[in-house]
Amino acid sequence: MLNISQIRAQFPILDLEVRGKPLVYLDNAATTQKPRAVLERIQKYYECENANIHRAVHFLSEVATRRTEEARVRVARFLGARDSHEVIFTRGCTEGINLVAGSWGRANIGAGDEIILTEMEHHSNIVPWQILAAEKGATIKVAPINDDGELLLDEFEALFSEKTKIVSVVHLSNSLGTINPAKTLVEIAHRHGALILLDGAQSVSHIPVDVQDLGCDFFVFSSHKIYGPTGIGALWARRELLEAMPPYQGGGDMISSVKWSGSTWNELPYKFEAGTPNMEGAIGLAAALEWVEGVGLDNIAAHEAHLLEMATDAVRDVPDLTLIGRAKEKASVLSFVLKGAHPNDIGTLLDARGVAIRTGHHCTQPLMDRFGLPATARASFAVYNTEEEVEKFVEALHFAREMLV
Ligand code: 7TS
Repeated sequence: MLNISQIRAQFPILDLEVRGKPLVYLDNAATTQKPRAVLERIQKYYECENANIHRAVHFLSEVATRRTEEARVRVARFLGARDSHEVIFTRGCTEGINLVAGSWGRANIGAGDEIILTEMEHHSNIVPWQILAAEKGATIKVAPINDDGELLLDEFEALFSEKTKIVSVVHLSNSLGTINPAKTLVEIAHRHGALILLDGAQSVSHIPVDVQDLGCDFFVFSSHKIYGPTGIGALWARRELLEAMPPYQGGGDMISSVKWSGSTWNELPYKFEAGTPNMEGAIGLAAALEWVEGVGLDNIAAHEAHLLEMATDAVRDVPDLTLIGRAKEKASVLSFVLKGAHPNDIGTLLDARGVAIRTGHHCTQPLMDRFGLPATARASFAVYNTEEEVEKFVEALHFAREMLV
């Protein structure tokens, strides 16, 4: 059992009062708060280690380079990658998917080829493929879900043809909480000769991930959703794929030589990291992963599952409330609508009581269309949330319903 008050004490922001009330932060799927270990690590970087990396022989540059590369090794270990050079630092999940679509996609997708997505994708895992498909004359096929928010596996498999080149699927849905059966999806994609990308934006902070065990070809995540700083994330891909992919952006660091007659590319992972990288971010991310490993992802998952179950049971007593996302395999996310109340009004009334939830389409407009909704209200849990906070949230919800319905 985790000691949640000890964990909370490591997050300075959780002591805030907002609108005269203690903050109840339940918008963790959007971004998580940061423990002192991460904040202090970033401060130490700027106080003792800051220099541009890979470029100079001076002491500080060597230190900053070493720390950044150690961060890469930690990310690789966290993901279960066999080689840290398979880890590319990106700005986050969105840039990771754009990199795959822009580099692998441009080189491998042609007219008439097919890309399979699902109804529950985030816009970050839709729009880069739409841009690619429009440029190449390719087609996007969309796998349907049932009313509980679970992928329909037979329908998913029926979408494959000899033209299917890649599948790109969310691992854990930000709007529904559904955990997709990643290994099964990988097996199906590979059986049909297609590659598969897993969008791990929500999964890495809630369920242990091992890319080799999953067997996927690409995996992306963002640091800010796993207690790390913003502006950094990673793409993992198998070395053979990365070796064969053309650069995504051009600039410093990604070259081996530049001549007017043409340029040649650096080795992995630098080929995909043009320009001065986000050293502070990489080092902060490594500190976050170290912190998560210290707490233990299994412990985090168990605590969050308890909170989710408690919240799910409690909101059943709120009249006119419908849960959106009732998958059997689910984590962290409680999305709902209240008949007769706009989600934004629910969010505003909860905010007046210090309870921060998300309302809107959660960057999954096609999913909202699937449910015939403009928006939902969403509470999402992290390791530092407590039973008492769940109670406050439910109490505030009853209050909101009385005001609005
Ligand atoms: N994929 C999923 C499943 C996400 O939940 C998000 C962000 C992204 C991709 C994009 O991540 P980014 O770090 O590159 O922006 N999701 C949310 C959310 O649910 N509320 O705010 C951001």
